[in-house]
Amino acid sequence: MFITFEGGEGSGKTTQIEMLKAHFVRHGHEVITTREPGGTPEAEKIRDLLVQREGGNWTPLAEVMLFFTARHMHVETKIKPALREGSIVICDRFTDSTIAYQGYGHGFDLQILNDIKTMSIGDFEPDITFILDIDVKDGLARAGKRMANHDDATTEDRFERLKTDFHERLRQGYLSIANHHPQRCIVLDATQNIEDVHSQIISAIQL
Ligand code: Z5A
Repeated sequence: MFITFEGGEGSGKTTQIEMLKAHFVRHGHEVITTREPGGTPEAEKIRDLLVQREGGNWTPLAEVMLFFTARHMHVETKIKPALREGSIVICDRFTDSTIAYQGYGHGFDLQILNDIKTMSIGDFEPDITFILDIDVKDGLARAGKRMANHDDATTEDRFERLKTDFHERLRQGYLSIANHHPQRCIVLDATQNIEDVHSQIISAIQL
């Protein structure tokens, strides 16, 4: 099973992924957690180019192709092999992030995005995607707290520094993705407390 977590800044993806992993381990499942951009040594190098403040001033097309280059490596060399070995794979962000951030957020042409996606990873899709939906101001406040508490996050802030109206488009983009893919996307109210969100994830997974 390939499970992805999506949502805006500070929506609680990392928190829920750790709890879900612990649940699977308690029930005797093999599970790996990974993230995008990144997840393999090569893709982590590309991550630095994309999310570090000084990573580079990419044109929109170059940025999209970097995300999909990293994703292609991640899918082919880590995710698919782990799934073939019977592991559950939980990934922090995947293609929906590109559709939401670069497409809905920055206005990159959605049809071209889909064409690049097909070229890079074919029709490979998550089995389940949890979209953690949170009011933009609440999410940014949470992400800000996290950045204040973690030294390693201080320069990975290219996206956090974008304006509030961008984050609003992003949120609507995620809701639109969920509408288009009701069979795999589950939207959760991320303003609930951590345990309540976790319980809803467990009910949806039923493993
Ligand atoms: N990006 C892109 O543009 N295109 C793409 O294709 C991809 C990515 C793949 C890196 O993401 C950036 O790359 C990202 C999009 C872009 N832009 N940004 N920013 P990332 O995943 O590395 O970073 P992130 O999305 O900002 O993650 P985050 O800030 O760590 O958020 P989170 O993992 O969703 O939240 P968290 O760390 O679990 O929780 C944040 C805080 O809230 C923390 O203190 C928690 O204890 C607290 N929390 C969590 N849940 C709750 C609840 N329910 N109540 C109260 N407090 C809570």
